[in-house]
Amino acid sequence: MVIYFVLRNKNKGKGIYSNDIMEILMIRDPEMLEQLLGTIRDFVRDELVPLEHEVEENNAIPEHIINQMKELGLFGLTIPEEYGGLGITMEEEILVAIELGQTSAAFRSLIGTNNGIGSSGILIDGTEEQKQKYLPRYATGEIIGSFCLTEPDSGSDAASLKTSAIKEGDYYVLNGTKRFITNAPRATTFTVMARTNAEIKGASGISAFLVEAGTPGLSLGKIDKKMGQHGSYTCDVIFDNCKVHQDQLIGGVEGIGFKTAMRVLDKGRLHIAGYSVGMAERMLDDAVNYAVERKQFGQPIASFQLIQGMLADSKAEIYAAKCMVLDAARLRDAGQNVTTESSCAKMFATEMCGRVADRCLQIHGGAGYISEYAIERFYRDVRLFRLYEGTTQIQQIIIARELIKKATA
Ligand code: COS
Repeated sequence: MVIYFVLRNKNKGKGIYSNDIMEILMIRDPEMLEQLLGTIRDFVRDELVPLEHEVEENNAIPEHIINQMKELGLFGLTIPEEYGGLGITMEEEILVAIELGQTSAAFRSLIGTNNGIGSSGILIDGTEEQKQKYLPRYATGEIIGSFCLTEPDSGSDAASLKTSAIKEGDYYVLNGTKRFITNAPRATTFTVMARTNAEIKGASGISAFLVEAGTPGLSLGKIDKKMGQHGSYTCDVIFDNCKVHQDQLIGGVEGIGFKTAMRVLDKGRLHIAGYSVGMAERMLDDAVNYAVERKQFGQPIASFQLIQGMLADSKAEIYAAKCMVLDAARLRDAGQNVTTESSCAKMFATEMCGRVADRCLQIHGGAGYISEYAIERFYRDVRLFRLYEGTTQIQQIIIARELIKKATA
């Protein structure tokens, strides 16, 4: 609470976006940043880690934790200060994501959409009225945002989406189904990509809308049963003649919704990369502690070189991913287009995290397969990183395309 207000006052007016032009941003006050990271570190260690097993078992985050997250300002870390958030830089956001990575994924997922894909559409391309209306409420956690791109028949090929938005007077009528939508069961707003021009099959026929929960014609499917990340919810979002006022068209312009979605994902992918570094660090810490305590053949298994090899490979890969994602974040803060770097970081860090999870489970031996040990849960939780916000194969396509584009320009 204290940190939240001190940071806001000290850095007033230096938010990440100003008049739609990204400023060149640097970490603004190392001392304040360390205080913020320290507060989050303590909160994670003292409040969240002890609850990991309970959240997994109950598939729910306790209400008092959600309230504490609100009080700490965790829902508004990335919302600019002029809209009531902390307005942290991308580099700072990565450092926060690494701290949040030290515990179960469900906790980060809860605040993830307000700080990322659930609010970024409006932040990047929204009108000033839209920003004023929604961003302050995302920042406090009063409302929860979500991002509706994926559909039953359109995942990696996002531009083929079928949800339609047909103009009727001052309204658009939405029809279609969105799938696997993170935080949808809790969401108050849905950033929805829908086709406003049926004549155009590809990306330029798509527009983005901000649809509020409770709008007639909007309903939710049942909560998905997932492999991991229990305590974080996804479900279908269904539009059946759902009438949305034209004021809810993001930016007030048709046909730019796909680009908005891609720009949202450029940033979201960097965040996931940072988060993967944090999760990998936690898994390695657990594995090292296990290896120094567990004895076989009369000595701690940490003394065996085959175990040491797995520990060392994991450490080196985590370090490489951390360097990569922080470099990409600094480039974004410097105002550069980071489409390539964001995909490189997402691909490398999430694949790294998968390898680290596998090695750390291996170090635990049979115990790693038992739910008493956190690695069993993390192994399942981190599998999603290589899938959502663009699979590894989509990142490969993006990176290769950007290379070819430059070579043939
Ligand atoms: N920023 C801004 N604009 C972008 C962009 C970006 N990062 N990426 C693409 N665009 C623009 C292109 O410049 C193009 O505009 P023009 O027509 O004016 O040239 C338009 O968007 C269409 O781009 P493109 O032709 O590359 O689209 P494709 O259909 O070939 O698909 C991929 C692009 C595969 C990259 C995209 O569909 C994708 O990211 N898929 C994965 C979706 C995803 O991550 N889903 C997860 C759901 S959220 S958890």
